[in-house]
Amino acid sequence: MKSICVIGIGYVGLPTAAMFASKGHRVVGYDLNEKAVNALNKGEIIIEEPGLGDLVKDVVKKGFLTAQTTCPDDCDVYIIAVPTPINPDKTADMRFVESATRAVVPCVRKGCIVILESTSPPRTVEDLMLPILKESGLEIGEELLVAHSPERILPGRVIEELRTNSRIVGGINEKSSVAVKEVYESIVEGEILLTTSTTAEMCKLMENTFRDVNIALANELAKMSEELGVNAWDVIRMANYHPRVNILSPGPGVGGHCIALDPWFLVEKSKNAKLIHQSRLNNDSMPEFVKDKIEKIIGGLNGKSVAIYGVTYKPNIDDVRESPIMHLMDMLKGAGVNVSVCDPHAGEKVAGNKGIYDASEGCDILVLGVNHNEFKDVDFAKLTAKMNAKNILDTRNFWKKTDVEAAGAKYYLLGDGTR
Ligand code: SAJ
Repeated sequence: MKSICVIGIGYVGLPTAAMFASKGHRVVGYDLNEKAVNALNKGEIIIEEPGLGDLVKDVVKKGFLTAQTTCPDDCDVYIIAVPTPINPDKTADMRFVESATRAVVPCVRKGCIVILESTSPPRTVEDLMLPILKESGLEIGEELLVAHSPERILPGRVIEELRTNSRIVGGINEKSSVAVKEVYESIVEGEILLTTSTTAEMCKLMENTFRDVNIALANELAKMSEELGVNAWDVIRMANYHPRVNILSPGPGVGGHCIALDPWFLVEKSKNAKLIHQSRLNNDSMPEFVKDKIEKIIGGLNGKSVAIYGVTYKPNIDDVRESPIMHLMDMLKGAGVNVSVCDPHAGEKVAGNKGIYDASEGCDILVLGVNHNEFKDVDFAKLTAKMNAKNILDTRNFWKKTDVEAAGAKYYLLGDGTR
């Protein structure tokens, strides 16, 4: 059994560390965030993810997983799972990958393995990491093995997907690929595909870009449908009967720390990434499109009251990073709107978070931003009882028009231009 250090115990590093620990590896989580380290050492987690709490509690109790704020120098494998945020000019901020790589240098010895899991621009391993790792004095690819193995887990299903998804392992040489494959074999039941580090970086970016471009197409369909008097959701439902068509769902925009950012890494690196660039812009324009729709429905914004239901970047998680609904709320507030909010998952991540039947009081419109399970079987009569004007805008095609209308409210649907 190898001892493994996971650098960065956030959304990706923590479940990965816990999975390795559950297979009997000694795992050390290294993170500068004392709050995360202290919580982990108590067997607690500070993020919401189904199944993760129990898994962490169990492996910490058994002594397989510990955390610390310094990099341990006695591990066989160092997995870098730090964030790769984006700068205001949409270029990648690689400072965390760089400092994690530097932290590893004094800790590694002959035979160690360094793996980059963080999503990174093409050539990061070759051009950023290897020059730093050479400072260890070890022969790269022989005495120190290096690879990129991108995480591909879906928030909300990370435990299941860590185990069952296939895994790409891109070594800087074959020896590295083979050694890293062996590491992941203890937790991955899916296929492990071997390639080069730069191809692995490109694969990960193209997976999320594929989704971003396809969501952009769905969002463009929603805009065209409102313009041309069509219901986009009917179009999607029927077009998708075609055996080779699968149009995704329009919505208030693309959020999260992955799909909303990763395509920019390609735009930064390649002047040919034109469709990718335009898709990013399309998706980023959706909060404003929703804001304009709200304005049209309630006849202005300044001084009006809007209740927002769901602010996380997608349903049934607590993550508000890059959430398009958070952008929408900022825009509405900037236009003089009194915004009230209800999100059963976001907790204190959103200020003034209210209960389901409180947040709608006095509003001129209720906007469903995210289709959390808690909103599924709402009592529309109770929900709309104290609204100033009974307007509901559904941005997810989640509620039934007939249910809303039965409560005497008007139902508007993003992408429906038929009314
Ligand atoms: N969305 C739509 N319409 C759709 C599907 C999604 O508007 O039809 C929006 C969601 O509301 C959300 C955003 O897109 O705001 C992204 O959600 P998501 O569920 O598609 O993906 P993420 O960001 O949670 O996770 C993605 C996954 N990538 C792919 O499916 C290709 C996951 O496998 C990756 O591991 C993750 O990015 C990552 O960490 O890179």
